[in-house]
Amino acid sequence: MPESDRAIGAELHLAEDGSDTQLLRISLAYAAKPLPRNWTLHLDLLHAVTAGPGTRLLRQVGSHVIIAPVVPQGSTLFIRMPAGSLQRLSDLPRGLYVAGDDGVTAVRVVAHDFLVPPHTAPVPPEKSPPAVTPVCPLIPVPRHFDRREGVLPLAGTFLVVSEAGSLGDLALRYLGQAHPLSTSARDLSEVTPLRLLLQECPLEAYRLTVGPKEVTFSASDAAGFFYGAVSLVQLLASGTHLPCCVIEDAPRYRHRGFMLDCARHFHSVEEIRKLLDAMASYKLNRFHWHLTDDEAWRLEIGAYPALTDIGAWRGHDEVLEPQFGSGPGRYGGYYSRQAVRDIVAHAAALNITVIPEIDIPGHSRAAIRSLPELLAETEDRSSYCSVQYYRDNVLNPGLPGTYTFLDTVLAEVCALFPGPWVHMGADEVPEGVWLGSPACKALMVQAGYRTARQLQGHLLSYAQQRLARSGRTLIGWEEAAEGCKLEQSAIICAWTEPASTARVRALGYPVIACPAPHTYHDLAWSSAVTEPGLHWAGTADLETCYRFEPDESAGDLLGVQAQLWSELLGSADRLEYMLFPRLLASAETAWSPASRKDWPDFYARVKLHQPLLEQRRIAFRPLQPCAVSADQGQTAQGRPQQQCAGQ
Ligand code: TNX
Repeated sequence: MPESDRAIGAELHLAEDGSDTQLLRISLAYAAKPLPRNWTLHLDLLHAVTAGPGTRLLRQVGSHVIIAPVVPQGSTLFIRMPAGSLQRLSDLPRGLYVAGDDGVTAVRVVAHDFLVPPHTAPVPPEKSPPAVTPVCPLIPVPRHFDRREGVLPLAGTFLVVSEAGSLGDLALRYLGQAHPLSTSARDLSEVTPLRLLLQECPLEAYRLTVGPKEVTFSASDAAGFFYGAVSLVQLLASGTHLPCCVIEDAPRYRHRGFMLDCARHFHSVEEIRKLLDAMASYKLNRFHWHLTDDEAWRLEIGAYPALTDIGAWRGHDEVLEPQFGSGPGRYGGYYSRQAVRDIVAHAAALNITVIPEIDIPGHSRAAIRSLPELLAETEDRSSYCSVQYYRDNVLNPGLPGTYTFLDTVLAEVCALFPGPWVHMGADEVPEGVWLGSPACKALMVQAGYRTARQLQGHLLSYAQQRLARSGRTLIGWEEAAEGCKLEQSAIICAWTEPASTARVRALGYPVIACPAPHTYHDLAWSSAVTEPGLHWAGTADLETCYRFEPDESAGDLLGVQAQLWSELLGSADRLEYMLFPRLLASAETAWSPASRKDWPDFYARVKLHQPLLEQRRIAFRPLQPCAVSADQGQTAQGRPQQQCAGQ
């Protein structure tokens, strides 16, 4: 039977319900056949819901909500949410289906009133800064850029003369992908000399000179030569002539990161390689790979096939429920050990270190559901609810299985990822956890602990010591620093607000600034109803991202990092729409000195870079969005009208 005959239609109507709540009415209609007996409606929403009139709330697990009519013949259901939960198209429920005695049937939203007042309150037109002509086309802008007289006409090939030895390898490999290279030439008129000189300069720094007849770059390490090549490749994009210039450049921060959440939605190896390429071309050097969460475990672990046989998949018939619109069918995927090796090698060739994240003790539901015999305590009567509405998502520090699990997983992680850091999460452990666990009570008595936080510290310190034995440093989210007994060699990602960077520094930890309001590229760009994204930390347009200046007052700041959480990223297009061009703003803050940052100039350079993003087939958000159609907030998969707000 064609899908259209089977599908059920739903109309959504949203009403403000007093001042505190919103009431969503869901009317099922257009069914080609009657609804099945004992039907339930399943849908995904990013908010805590309660039942409205005539409706029973059977369960909410994470974003997955299951409701049913109070009377069997009802076909209209109501759910209540806190006011402000539904503000834009991308907030609408996703992944709707009806389950009944005869299986599941997809439900299509055929109408909703999200594009009618009051939800279409006019959004002020997007401001663009005064137009300027940038002196230097590069992003991130270099420390010094001297435009010199003249241009260098480009011959077909660069004739490489290098005294850098193997320190030039990364640079030449990168450059060779953009322009032909040779080490010998019969006819000098057909080549442009390119010299690599070894010269004393700080780590990662380089000097690039484009003269009227040749190009020279000097550096003292492989990273410096590489970034010289990256700048040269950006200049090459401007055409058949290079502007004569001298660039002296060095990064502002050692850590220039980008975090990608691959748990909430699965992103293909191909997409990750594409993002690594983009990271390198904007001089980012750390790929923080969020591999595990409540909604999936994505890393193959040889000792525990169940983690990916079970934990990498969601669906109506799977152990893990559908989430974030993934729907009733089997959805997911994982990274095999070979895929990880490929990604690590691809990153290394781009001077990027991969930092895997295994998020513990919270955000661990996929692992716990995959290995309950090891990780769940049946007698645990603790009652809690995480910020993302899970009641069973925290590892138990009182169970021996937890430590067996950590030892085994971390041994494999250290074997797969050669970099010096492993991120252990530590964020958002809910209040109330462990208090009803006999195993935790026993541990507390034995170790003399009085609070649950000390239990979290116990587990994290164990992980820290385990990693130290393999020569690795633990990184954690902000909560890892609070009340825990982590040694101060741990590095902390300060994420909640800009002020937390200095707060965490004051506790003695090296910090990476990742404040949500400026560096979370999963936040919506603006308050337009058509603009997709989360909004719990406000909205963040390009200027908001660009104007972020980390607080350096408290001393050593390792760097800054852009984050892309994936709750709403059901397609590569949506991912790229959220990330670009905002990633370029984060990259400039990470690399360029504050004194060189200039918003109108940056905006003009982003305009110059749009064709480069197009060449890379990146579905970026245009600086000025175009008109949208009403169903765009519903489009979770596929390639909808590219580059429009509201996809
Ligand atoms: C906060 S930042 C989270 C994530 C969410 C994200 C959504 C952090 C350590 N935790 O679990 O995906 O907000 O923006």
